[in-house]
Amino acid sequence: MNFEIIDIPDGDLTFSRTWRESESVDWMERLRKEIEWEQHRIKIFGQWVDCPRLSAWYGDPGAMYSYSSLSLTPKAWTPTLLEVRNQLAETIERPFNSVLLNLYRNGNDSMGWHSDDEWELGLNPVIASISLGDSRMMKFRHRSDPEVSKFALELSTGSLLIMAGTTQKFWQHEIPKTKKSVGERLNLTFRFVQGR
Ligand SMILES: O=C(O)CCC(=O)C(=O)O
Ligand SMILES: [Mn+2]
Repeated sequence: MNFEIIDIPDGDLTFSRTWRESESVDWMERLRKEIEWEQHRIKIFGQWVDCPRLSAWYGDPGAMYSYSSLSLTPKAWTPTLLEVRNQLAETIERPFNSVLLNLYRNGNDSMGWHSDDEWELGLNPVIASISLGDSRMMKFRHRSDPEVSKFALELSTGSLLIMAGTTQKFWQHEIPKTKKSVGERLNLTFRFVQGR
């Protein structure tokens, strides 16, 4: 398993392009069916709008998560999610009690610039992001220093990106729309949320 450290100021990114490449097709097929996908809606300037993707929140009972006017109650771990979580535990000794799944159905689906800096994630959260399906670009920009260059990572199937340290405090990330013809892309971000 090859991990590379992506050298950025004010953040901590570790990436394995080939982490579980061979399991990824099977996981994608199973999760596509097993997960109860939802159309989340968020409020922007007083208007409720559909998020441009499907999503789902799974985890231990009580692992509540709120972002952008949404409050999510976790669904119970499925067999495939437990398998992925066990594989993650072989790689990284951190507790993860929940996972946010995003399904980008085609090139029109996306996620806007944001940091994962909600209160529930605590200070300097460790977020493990697993990609399945077609590759997608993830862009990063520094939140306050315009001298620091933007960059993008290509997240291919079976890859694992770990965001840690002050990454969420100093950086934002996005998944832009693309005009390329792309198939479905699935992302799982394992997180540890604390209770109130
Ligand atoms: O699809 C991705 O890699 C981005 C997901 C993300 O940023 C999130 O769920 O907070
Ligand atoms: Mn994020």
